[in-house]
Amino acid sequence: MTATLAIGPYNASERPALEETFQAHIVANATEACGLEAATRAEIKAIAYKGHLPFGAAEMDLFPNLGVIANYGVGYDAIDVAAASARSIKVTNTPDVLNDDVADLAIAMWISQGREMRQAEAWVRDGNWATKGDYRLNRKVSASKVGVMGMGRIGRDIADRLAAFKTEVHYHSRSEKQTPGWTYHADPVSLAKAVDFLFVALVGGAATQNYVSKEVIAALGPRGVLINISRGSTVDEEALLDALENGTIAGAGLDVFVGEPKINPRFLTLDNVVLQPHQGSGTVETRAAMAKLQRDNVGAHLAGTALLTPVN
Ligand code: 8YV
Repeated sequence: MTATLAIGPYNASERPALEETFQAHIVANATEACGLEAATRAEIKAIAYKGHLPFGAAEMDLFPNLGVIANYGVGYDAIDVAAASARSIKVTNTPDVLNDDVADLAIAMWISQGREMRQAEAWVRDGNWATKGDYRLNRKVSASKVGVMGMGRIGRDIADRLAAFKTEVHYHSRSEKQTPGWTYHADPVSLAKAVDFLFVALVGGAATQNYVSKEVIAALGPRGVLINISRGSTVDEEALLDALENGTIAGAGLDVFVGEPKINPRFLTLDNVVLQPHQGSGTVETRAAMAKLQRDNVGAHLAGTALLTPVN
């Protein structure tokens, strides 16, 4: 039998390495994993986890010899790390290898939103350019006032890119960081007030639930644009939708949503948003690097050597 169980929507390019390296058994989700026979579950020493559905104490208890849950992704809010620690189960993630792609997508949504690329393309495709003339003037993003909420590794990569656009960079995080003169705000509302474009790069989980609150959204103001590449849960989505519908903020670029992939249908009727299907890390190159780091963590656990990127 196999010691490794892979849980999640692994695609055709990811499955062979899991199967060949570990003879891993692959199932689509935690429900299917929990439905495996007790003898099979007892063999499992490592779980390679992918996806955003919760994996908690009840699931862990079904795997008595589980030693590691290697998450495919930097965010591990789907996994109950406290429950894992209580059971001496290690959790690993895939930090750093995806920073560039996630930061790139944040910048792309920012420019797309400011320069109205969606609407401008529709102007071309609908034939309006030839019949009605030039597309309307839109909004300069370079040299604007920008804010980053959450100055972790991804936040830093976003801010570095923004700085290259000659922007005035402000940020909020738990503590002040060493930066090239960027303005720190201890209070998220103060950050939102100071900027026109606010990038959310917070860690997901209970501690940041609705951290971008109704007050933060209101403080962004009518020229404000929110860009979220973190987790849907970090933003009060009802307040965001109200603000987008009422024009109390100008727009949003969103890669993540509450309840994704079944997102709130109110988003679909809005013209002032750029919507992406949680594809921040979704390039061939980065997904291969994430999958390899995940496998390396599984391999390290099975070999009894140090985990590469433990979180507990
Ligand atoms: C997902 C992500 O892992 O790294 C993260 O935290 O959100 C993504 O890269 C990816 O969508 C696969 O589930």
